[in-house]
Amino acid sequence: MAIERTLCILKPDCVRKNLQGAVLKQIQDAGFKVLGMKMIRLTPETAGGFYAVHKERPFFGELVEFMTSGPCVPVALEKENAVADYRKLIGATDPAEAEEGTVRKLYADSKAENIAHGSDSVENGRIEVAYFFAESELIANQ
Ligand code: 3AN
Repeated sequence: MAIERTLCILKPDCVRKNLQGAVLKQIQDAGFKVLGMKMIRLTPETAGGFYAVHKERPFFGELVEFMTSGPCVPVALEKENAVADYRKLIGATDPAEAEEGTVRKLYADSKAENIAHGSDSVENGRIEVAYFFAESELIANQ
């Protein structure tokens, strides 16, 4: 299996609930290497650009409003089979449908406020990591 990158964002609900450490521990315990991490507050432009593929969806406005409602923590992750393994770790978008023990089942309140983002393909993993991190900021390159 190939080494892949995937982007986690610990969303504003995760930060508000003081769960950054707990979620990151679960991620690290599952064998992911943290290549980069920063706490930032997204602007409507940054959040809208990140979620541009969803801009025709009815929940787009709500999604941007939520993602800009407080600080969040983008985390660049690397591991063998990172994209699929990380999505399994966080669980289904809707916490009501997420498997027991997943991050969203444990901590999320709704489809919108679902604690953590995860890239949905290997290609998007690379694109999304690059959206938040310059290559020079990632630890593998230092
Ligand atoms: P995932 O993050 O699990 O890949 P997507 O790609 O279907 O989920 O949705 C992108 C983001 O949009 C999700 N992280 C979620 O927070 C939000 N979202 C998805 N569906 C809804 C919905 N029905 N209402 C509000 N927000 C939603």
